[in-house]
Amino acid sequence: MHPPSRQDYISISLAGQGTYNNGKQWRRQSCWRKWKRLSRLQRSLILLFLFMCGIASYPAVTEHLRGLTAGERSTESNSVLRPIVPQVLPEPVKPQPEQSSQKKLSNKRGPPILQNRLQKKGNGTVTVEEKKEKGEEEGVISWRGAVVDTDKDTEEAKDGESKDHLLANHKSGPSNQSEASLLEAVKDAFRHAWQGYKDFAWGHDELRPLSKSYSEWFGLGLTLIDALDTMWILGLKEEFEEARTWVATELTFNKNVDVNLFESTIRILGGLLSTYHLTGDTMFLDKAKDIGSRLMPAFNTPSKIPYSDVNIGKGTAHPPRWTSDSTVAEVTSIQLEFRELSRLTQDPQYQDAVAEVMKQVHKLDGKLDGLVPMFINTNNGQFTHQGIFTLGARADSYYEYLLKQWIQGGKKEDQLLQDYVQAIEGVKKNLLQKSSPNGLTFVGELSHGQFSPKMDHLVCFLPGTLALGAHHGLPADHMDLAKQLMETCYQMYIQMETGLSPEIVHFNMHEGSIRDIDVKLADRHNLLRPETVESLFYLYRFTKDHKYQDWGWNILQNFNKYTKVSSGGYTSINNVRDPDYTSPRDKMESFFLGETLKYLYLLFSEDPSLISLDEYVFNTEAHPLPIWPSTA
Ligand code: DMJ
Repeated sequence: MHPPSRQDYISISLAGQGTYNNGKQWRRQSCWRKWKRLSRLQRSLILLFLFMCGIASYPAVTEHLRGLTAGERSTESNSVLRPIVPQVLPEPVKPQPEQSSQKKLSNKRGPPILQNRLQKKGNGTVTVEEKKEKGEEEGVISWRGAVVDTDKDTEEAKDGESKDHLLANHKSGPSNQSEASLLEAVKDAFRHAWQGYKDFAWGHDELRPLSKSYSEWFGLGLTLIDALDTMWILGLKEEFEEARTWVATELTFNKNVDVNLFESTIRILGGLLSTYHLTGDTMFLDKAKDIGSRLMPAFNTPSKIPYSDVNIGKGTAHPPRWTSDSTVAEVTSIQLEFRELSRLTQDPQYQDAVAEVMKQVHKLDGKLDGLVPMFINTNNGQFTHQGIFTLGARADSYYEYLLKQWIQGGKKEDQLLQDYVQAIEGVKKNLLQKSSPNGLTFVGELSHGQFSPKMDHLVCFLPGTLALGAHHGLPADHMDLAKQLMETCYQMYIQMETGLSPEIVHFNMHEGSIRDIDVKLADRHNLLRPETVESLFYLYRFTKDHKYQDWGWNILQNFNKYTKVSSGGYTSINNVRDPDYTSPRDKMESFFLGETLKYLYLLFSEDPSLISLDEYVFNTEAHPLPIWPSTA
């Protein structure tokens, strides 16, 4: 029995009456008859229902096509409907042994083919410098001599290819360009960034290129100081002279302002010291002495482990408001600069203060195979938040400065070397893993014995540091590891739709994964960071393998495509996964000029005596400081 039909119910009887007839014609007629029999309200409700189903299924389909993970889907609460953006995955190519493909690349420096898709001017503020050249094939555009093949559809790519394939796909780049034109491209980028800073932020800390304004952090002309030695190295004399005049006449540290000890040491003290060394101009040394002495109150703590913040006008120091802890990387990555200041001034107070920190950290409990926790208490000098180990934020440059202090001091301070070598063994034992499906070597994190396959972009300093150590006589397997990690860091760029790395990635480790790298929504930003191009510079210096230049070239082009602001400057972006919606952050970090562009320039230079790595050691902000001459 069927209930009597009511006008406000939708009653659809699926079974036909009478003889079963599954013919197409009959079904069409039968459905049509039933449809006609429905009231107008019933028809409207059905149509509305079907429409809603269509709407509801649309995001799921687009997300699937965009390759979002389940986790990302569930957290993408503010998602809007946007065009489908296929993932950048490698084009299938025939397997070739890595050796032969590399050799081929170095010998035959043919026209480069890039895989990046042509950027559409999505937001109208960041522009692409691209122009169609006469006689080019349809779909191929040229940017300063490099060819971008817009027809190469990234959707052609297949998962599960070997790592060689991932890299082979991107063996393109500056191969057919002269050294001079590569260097000129970096200078162009610098000039463009500098013009924005000059026009809208002169004498202030950071440029906000979209709003054509600036932001202050310490109020000390941070970008200008960070960029001084870059201008000198790039040979931008006019720009340098203007900046020098500002430092000489405008810069004063006699200001009631709180500065972060670490940041002002690596950027300001480091920048002034290196500029003094490069130019011989004692004005920079005087400024360095001034800021160095004003930072010293930070060490007046019960433990002699420095506070994070200093008021350089008042001569007072304090920890952050919420804790009495300092960050381990911060208190152990000021040594190169303070040691050099002591050497130049013949005043041991600076060196003594930072050496005391190293002495204490060396002896502390709470390490794991040479790996250090991320926080240290300024009252009792002990590690806090123990059991968490990373080579990323808050610990990274501890490892870098162990090696670099040893090099700076003429390779005599054995304890530094031992701590460094032990830490690298600790990395290998506890943090090193391979991803699936392509077996990328990566450095994860450990939290109370639990491994997490998370890697910050910051960790990409490590290939360069490992290579530097190998150059200075450390085991050859450090160089092997450097090369493997270098590939991984580059993959963090080219596997993104913009060809720019996110701030943090997560690697897949389970068998059967369809891709190696996942990125969480909150981690999709790119701050114009230097670590990968820094490592590319070291790897190229030591191996002369042109693939590292090619990779750097691709990265530079992607910075130009997605972060360059037409009115001047470059901007950090929020989303490296969507070339049509990069969501610019409106900020150019000082390290883009201090580090990123400097390392790119040095990467493309064929002159090993341009900041020789046997004469200089770079501080963690890319400011070269001299290796001390042997007094023995
Ligand atoms: C820089 O200030 C330094 O390289 C520091 O060691 C890490 N963070 C930024 C660049 O990413």
